[in-house]
Amino acid sequence: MSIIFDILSKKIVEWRKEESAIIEKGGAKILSQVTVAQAYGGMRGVASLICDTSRVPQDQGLIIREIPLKKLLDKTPEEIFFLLLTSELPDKNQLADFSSEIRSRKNVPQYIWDVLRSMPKDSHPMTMLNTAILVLQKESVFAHRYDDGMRKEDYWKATLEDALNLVAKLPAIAAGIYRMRFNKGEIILPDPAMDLTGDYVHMLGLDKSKKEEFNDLMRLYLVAHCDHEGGNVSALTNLTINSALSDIYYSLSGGFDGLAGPLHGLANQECLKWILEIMQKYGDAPSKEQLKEIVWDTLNSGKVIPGYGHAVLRVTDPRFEGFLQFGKNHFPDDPLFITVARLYEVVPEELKKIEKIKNPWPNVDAASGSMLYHYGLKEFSYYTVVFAVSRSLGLTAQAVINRAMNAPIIRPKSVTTYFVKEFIS
Ligand code: HAX
Repeated sequence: MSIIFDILSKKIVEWRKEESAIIEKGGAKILSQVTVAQAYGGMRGVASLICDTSRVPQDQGLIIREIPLKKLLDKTPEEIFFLLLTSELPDKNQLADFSSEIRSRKNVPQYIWDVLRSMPKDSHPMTMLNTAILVLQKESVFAHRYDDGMRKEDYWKATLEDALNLVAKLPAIAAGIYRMRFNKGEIILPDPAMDLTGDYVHMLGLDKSKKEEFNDLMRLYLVAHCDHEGGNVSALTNLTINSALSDIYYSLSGGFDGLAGPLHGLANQECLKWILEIMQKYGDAPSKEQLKEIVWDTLNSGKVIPGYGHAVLRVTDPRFEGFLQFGKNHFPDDPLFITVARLYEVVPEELKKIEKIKNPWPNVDAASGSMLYHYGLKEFSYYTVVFAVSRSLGLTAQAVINRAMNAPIIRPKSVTTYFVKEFIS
């Protein structure tokens, strides 16, 4: 058995002690209050969840286990997954062991390919991904052990088994979906000798001319999207479903159903679509004046500017900055990249003129799609799937930790409008 189980066994004992001490000492302290406006406003700003894998201060962006994302941009998905799970980056031996554990779990059962092939040819790739995860649910170690009467103490171990299995298999499933859905030829099976990034790139089977560069982009992509604290749509959905002790096949596919929405993960698809439309209208690299015009056309037609704004952040997303730097380093003259960079010079100034918009700055989705497009991954309805492969690291790690901490079922209280009317009168 991998040493990840030993490492977590020890840490979990400490984490449980720490939690008990916190609740004993300060359990009655008020963390956050809820106004009527917040109850109507999507609970924005209400601190009422614990999530230790990462946090997102509004003025800094993603911090994973107290390390700012900017300091992690050269890491691999395996290192980040280990960090999310354990709170520490792995040393060389730990990484070798952890990576080999993941590599040994890559095989995807034939019935997944059969189900995916039987789906309508125009299914959205996210629907295919979520279907595959649900169909794979019958393999859940947690579900089987629960049926056999597993002790509560051991829930996290079974969840970790599921997490490792899912994280190991998702690149193959995602790459298979790409090849099937977009008629790219036979699926390419996983190679147990390859790491997560290299194998995903290999299984997508794109043009190999810039393979190393694309490999590096994919590594960055998988790292940058891995987690974003506990309250965003996909994380909260995953948390809620998993809190009912539905295994993570159920909770992850549920979370990804939320990720599929245009205000969440689908924004990268929407954003690239919007930029390509702009380029079609104005030519390869539209001027700032032209971009300003299109921003207002979009806003005046009642649409949002995709890739800009955020429910929590109030600064430029460091994930966006990471991609912008990658583009500057590798393809500064690509007209698509020039447009992405120029939009960054134009959009925030225009959005600042609209008082209700709390954050005029770009989020990760403003740049990520254009990066994939540059390397020939041009089917933008697929982009949320790549996002999901990455986000599986954070969501499954969150679930392992919640089961380790015996987190109770999520059950906030709702009130009626009738109640609120009485309450404020
Ligand atoms: N363009 C136009 N209007 C915007 C806007 C944008 N980029 N961002 C916010 N607004 C509007 C909101 O629609 C809202 O208008 P109404 O009151 O009329 O409904 C108002 O400004 C206040 O919104 P907010 O408080 O600033 O932001 P929210 O927390 O409500 O929403 C969103 C955050 C990310 C959903 C929002 O900024 C948005 O729709 N952005 C565009 C879509 C996008 O990029 N989504 C990806 C976000 C990152 C992510 O989760 N990736 O997975």
